[in-house]
Amino acid sequence: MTLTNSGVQSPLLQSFQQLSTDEQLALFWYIYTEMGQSITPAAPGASTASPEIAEGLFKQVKELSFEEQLQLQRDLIQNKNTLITREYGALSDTTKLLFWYLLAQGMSNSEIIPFPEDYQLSDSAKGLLEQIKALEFSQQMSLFRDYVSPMGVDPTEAVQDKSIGL
Ligand code: 45D
Repeated sequence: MTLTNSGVQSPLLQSFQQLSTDEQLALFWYIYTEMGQSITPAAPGASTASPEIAEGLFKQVKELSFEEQLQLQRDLIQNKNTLITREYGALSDTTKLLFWYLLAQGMSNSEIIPFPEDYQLSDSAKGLLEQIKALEFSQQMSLFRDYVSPMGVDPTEAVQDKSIGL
């Protein structure tokens, strides 16, 4: 669960994973609003992201009710075993990041449950946000990959759950 790609920022990874599920979502949203402009989806072929695959998964989420969309995002963080969390688990780390980016964009244009206006970020999440803002762009990228990588369920490793047939 705490396996990292970057190796160097494990304290920031741990602090993130120690937050509650909703705090993780909220912090991730703040990260997006802080750095949304600086994210330029790389030119096709320039990275290991698979835009069609991220889009395909995003479209499935878009069809859900707001409540189900929020549940799905909580399920991803909590590694709950569902069809969508297994599909997510099969993506590359960069495609996972692109998927979260699409979700955040969807929140901005009302396709995805909007972020509550009155939400108060906890002090620990605020502190973490400040530390993240101080990192260089490339360090931020590897940290975010480390955040989204262990989310969902790896379909090649999960044991079968007979109650849901997956
Ligand atoms: O009511 O190499 C609460 C690519 C509770 C290109 C809530 C890239 C209360 C290739 C939980 C607060 C672009 C992929 C509600 C690189 C309540 C490439 C809901 C880079 C409703 C490097 C909260 C991609 C919710 C990058 C729903 C950097 C919160 C992508 C949801 C970065 C938060 C993406 C979301 C980021 C946050 C996405 C969806 C930072 C998403 C953040």
